[in-house]
Amino acid sequence: MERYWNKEIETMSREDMKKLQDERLVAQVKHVYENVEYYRNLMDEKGVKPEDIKSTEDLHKLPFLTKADLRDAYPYGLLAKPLSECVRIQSTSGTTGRRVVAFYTQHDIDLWEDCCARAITAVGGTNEDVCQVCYGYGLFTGGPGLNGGSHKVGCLTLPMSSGNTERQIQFMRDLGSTILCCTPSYASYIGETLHDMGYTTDDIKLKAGIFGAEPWTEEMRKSIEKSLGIKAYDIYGLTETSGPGVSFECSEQTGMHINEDHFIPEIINPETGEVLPDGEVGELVFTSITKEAFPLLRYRTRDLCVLSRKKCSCGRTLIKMSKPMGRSDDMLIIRGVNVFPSQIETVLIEQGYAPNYLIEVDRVNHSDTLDISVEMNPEQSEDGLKENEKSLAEAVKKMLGISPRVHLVQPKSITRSEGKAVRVIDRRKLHD
Ligand code: DLL
Repeated sequence: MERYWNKEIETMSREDMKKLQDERLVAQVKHVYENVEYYRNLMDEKGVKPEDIKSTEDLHKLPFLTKADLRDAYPYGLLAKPLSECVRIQSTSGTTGRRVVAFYTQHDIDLWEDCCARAITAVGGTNEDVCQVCYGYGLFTGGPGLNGGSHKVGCLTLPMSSGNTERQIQFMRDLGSTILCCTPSYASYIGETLHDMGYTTDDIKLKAGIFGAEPWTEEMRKSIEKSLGIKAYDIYGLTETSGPGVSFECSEQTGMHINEDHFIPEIINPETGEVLPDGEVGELVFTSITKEAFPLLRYRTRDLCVLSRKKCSCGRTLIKMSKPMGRSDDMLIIRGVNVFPSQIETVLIEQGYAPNYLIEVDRVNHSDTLDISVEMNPEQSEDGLKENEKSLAEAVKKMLGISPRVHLVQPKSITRSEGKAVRVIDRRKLHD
């Protein structure tokens, strides 16, 4: 089965894609320079004029934009279209005090939904499918983005939003949902609830899931695929660039194709800003070349990943990004060692535990402490608890090089997530 939403773009030759990007970039830089005083000032400070940008080779000449710029320019300072032409905003939750408000014209919504339609088609979605969207609706981009994409593909769309998990399963069963869209942590919770309700994967018709909005490991993928009896695909995006659909996974499940006709990716050294070659790990930077209302140029995502141009078996020629291994600001430095929560998740699942865990970091007597609470499996007895904790701690030490304190806690005692999971509490920040 051919699984392209826009075959011409998704399988375009590199040469044609570059031409398209060059044209769009030149026009976009002009649009931004003329309409966004904030970015014009940044360009002027760097001594760059729109005429200096003739192709993607000149991209590196442009100044970066960061979240700090978004904060400075909040709320209207980066708007490139009159409000009369804007039809929608979306926003991040702002729980960390870093609220982002993004603006859309109708054209922007169309292209965003188109990106999500590509993602749904890539997992095999057609107008025969029933697509259950359990990302949050409202200001969060997950629900509206996948909802729009699902409409475009012509799936019967179930705009569930997140929460009320038993009702999710009831709808899933009654309406025969075939595609599930939510965060991986919520997918895991839905799988657990399905089994708690006494059902098996034979009682549902799901075939694929489109999961993103938070980091998740290959081990988590296998665990979800098993509990829901599906193929689990990754999807990536951020509010600043529209929302989900900046990149999406295909049948090969080895990274996400970036919709390069809309977003030009670069990987940079997060410390120096230097552009790194494909294949090196660094911070992902996006230049949006088609958005009208909120067209960010060289936006630093803080997500760390690798780009690859290796030929993909699905036939798409779009460049691929690896699963982000976390945000540069999510990385924990514990006793001088760089630790990504995803490394801990990998060990826990490999050792046979469900992905219900909490990482707590603190500083006691000037020394960092790392505590990992993970739920016992229901069949595990309390008898060998200490030994099990010890062997898990050893497995983590082997991966990270530092020793944690591991606590095996009662099943279902760790709060489940219906959206983006909170897996890390870093109390050191409270002392600083
Ligand atoms: O999370 C958009 C989204 C919705 C993506 C639904 C996918 C599905 P924000 O709330 O602005 O937007 O958060 C963006 O989430 O910079 C990454 O750090 C993280 N993120 C998003 N997708 C993934 C993913 C939405 N597939 C931030 N893997 C991004 C890892 C992800 N991290």
